[in-house]
Amino acid sequence: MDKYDLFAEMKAAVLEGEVEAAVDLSRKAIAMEVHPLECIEQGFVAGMNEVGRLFEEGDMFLPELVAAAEVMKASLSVLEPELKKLQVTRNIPGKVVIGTMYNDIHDIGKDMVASMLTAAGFEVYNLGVNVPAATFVSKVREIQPDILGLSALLTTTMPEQKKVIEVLEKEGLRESVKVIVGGAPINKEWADSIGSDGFAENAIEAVKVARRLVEKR
Ligand code: B12
Repeated sequence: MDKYDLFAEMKAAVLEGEVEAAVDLSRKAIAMEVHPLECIEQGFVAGMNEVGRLFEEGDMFLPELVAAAEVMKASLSVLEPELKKLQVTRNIPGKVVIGTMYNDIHDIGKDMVASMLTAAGFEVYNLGVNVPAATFVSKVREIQPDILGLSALLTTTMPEQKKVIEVLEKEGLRESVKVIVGGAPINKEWADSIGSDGFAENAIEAVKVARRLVEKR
């Protein structure tokens, strides 16, 4: 088996949602001294791009998307430390801080967005659920992300997104970060009305929006 066979199998593992196979392939690649960056880009990310295409065309559905994201996360957890050892820095498109709003414990969609962004190369800081506005803002100050992602699944927690933007403004941090919002009750109208920089209906769109926003910077 040469490295191109490995890349093909990595791509297939993403498409099939096979976490264990992906971890085995990643370990095999390290043993074969294949560069981890090549594995990420030519194997796993290639698979993820295909998944994105299939999802958009309606040929793949949410559970498969979740599974693909899990595969990506698992393989990155094996390959990233190897990259660090080689002192190679991936070309990181940007840093993202993401979390679910205060009083909201829904995290499935937010975690998918976080995984897809990680898969697309972003450095993602996932703050979890039930995150108070003050925590989002202090993390923006500390991490200095390019993008802040706010997830709300309840109509009652949507106003927290507005609050975060207001506190960012008050603290003089609004210009330093692009804010994207999402979650089942969120639409473009809401996103615009609270002065966010972007909105996405799903994780694939979220990556596109994030890429567009960092390119503009
Ligand atoms: C699963 C679920 C739960 C699980 C959550 C488990 C978990 N770990 O997340 C549990 C059972 C715990 C739960 C609890 C509750 N839930 Co609930 N829950 C759901 C359900 C069925 C699915 C949500 C989900 O995971 N969808 C799948 C993911 C993939 O989709 P998604 O979250 O929309 O995310 C996608 C996009 O929105 C977007 N996105 C998401 N976040 C972000 C962030 C950014 C930055 C961007 C760009 C994009 C983005 O990309 C994602 C991926 O494609 C929804 C119904 C629904 N259809 O949404 C109700 C729902 C959200 N829940 C609801 C309610 C009322 C509750 C409870 C209050 C119930 C109760 N009485 O206790 C509690 C809330 C407690 C709290 N304080 O948060 C209501 C909300 C109604 C409303 N209008 O506010 C809903 C709509 C159900 C209903 N029809 O009544 N819930």
